[in-house]
Amino acid sequence: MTIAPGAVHLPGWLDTDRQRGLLAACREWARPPAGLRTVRTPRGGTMSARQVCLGWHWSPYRYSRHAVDGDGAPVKPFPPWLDALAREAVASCGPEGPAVPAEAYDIALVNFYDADARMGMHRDAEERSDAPVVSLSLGDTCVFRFGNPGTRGRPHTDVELRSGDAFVFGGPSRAAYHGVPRVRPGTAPAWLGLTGRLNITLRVSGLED
Ligand code: MD3
Ligand code: FE
Repeated sequence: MTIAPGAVHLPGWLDTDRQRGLLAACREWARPPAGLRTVRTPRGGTMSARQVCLGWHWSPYRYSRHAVDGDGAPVKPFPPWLDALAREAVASCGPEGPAVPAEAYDIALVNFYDADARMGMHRDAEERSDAPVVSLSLGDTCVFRFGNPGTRGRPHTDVELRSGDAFVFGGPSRAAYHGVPRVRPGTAPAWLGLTGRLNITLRVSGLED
């Protein structure tokens, strides 16, 4: 379902086996070195969602090849199967959706949300490519707030993201403000065995070493 030009929500896109497999992979990626960390912002704040990166390490507001704000270890490699998964998600949007990019996906940012975690309204502008971003959700349902490219303020559209949902952000939506105002604790499917919420975003960096 298209919620704005280039923004396509694919509810329940990941079947149960794929959700379990992705969660198991995220738990491996979360381990040190270059594992899960708390992100500190330049003005002394902390992000409530904890994060682990693959391919390129994001820290406010740049990419590097080492966990510069973590243990300094080299970032974990981005596996080819995640590029295939991202392409499959974009292709699933159909002919009305954004085009599958020519370049390979090479960044995964994995965010772990506990019951109190949030993400303020922001735009993602550190990539040097306008390829669609693919978001995959696991665990608790959240309220995802989608704004517009021009301003952090209204109008917004609120959408519930559930375990197994994919969301593709291409075209003009790639530059839109967005955030996560709340998580709904205890809404994760029991069979998944996850407390809290996990979001994986797949991106094309457009960067070279
Ligand atoms: C629209 N993550 O990692 S996913 C982020 O649920 C981020 O963890 C949220 O915002 C989360 O930067 C929201 C949806 C999303 C992700 C990236 C986007 C929407 C986007 C990039 C550009 C436009
Ligand atoms: Fe974002």
